[in-house]
Amino acid sequence: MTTKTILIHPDPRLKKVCDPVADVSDELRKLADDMLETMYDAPGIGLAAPQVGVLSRLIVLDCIKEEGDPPQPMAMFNPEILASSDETNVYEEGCLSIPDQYAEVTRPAEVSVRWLDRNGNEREQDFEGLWATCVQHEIDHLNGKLFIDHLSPMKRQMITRKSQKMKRERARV
Ligand code: K1U
Ligand code: ZN
Repeated sequence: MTTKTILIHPDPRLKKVCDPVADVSDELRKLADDMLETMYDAPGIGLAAPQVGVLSRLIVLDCIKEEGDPPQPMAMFNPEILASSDETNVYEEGCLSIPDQYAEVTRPAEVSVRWLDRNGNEREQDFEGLWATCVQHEIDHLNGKLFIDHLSPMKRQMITRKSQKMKRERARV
């Protein structure tokens, strides 16, 4: 497996609506494995294909809580939210494409999601807690949306400026 470079905001590829996956090929399974490797290495709890420059509808996640718990890697091709709860949750979110910046985001507390698994089989599951927050954050990425797009224009601009500065500094070294 290979770790991929994670794109840093602002980048036009992070604003694009991604294309559906036509079929779950060996190439896409390899990409999912590389994305999981990249996510664990970062470390993070989720990653979407556009964050590694691939504009296809693929996300990976593993939100296990306790250190020492067995890993629970998930790869979802063409994930879709079928239903969302009226009840909401506030979570201080981060993003591997916006390093070191965090902000509270309000989202539905529970979501029902349908996707294709790595064998191309259709799956459906309800998610709650951090899993629900993370799967919504990752599906947003597939629609060109970042967690800062849930914030006020002022907060969004402030975080974007900081990220831009960090990106420039990283490019210099
Ligand atoms: O999509 C991404 O950029 C990954 C992002 C996912 C996410 C975080 C928080 C709420 C919703 C979605 C991250 O994984 S940021 C890093 C992070 O949250 C984390 C890192 C190490 C341990 C635990 C969490
Ligand atoms: Zn993110």
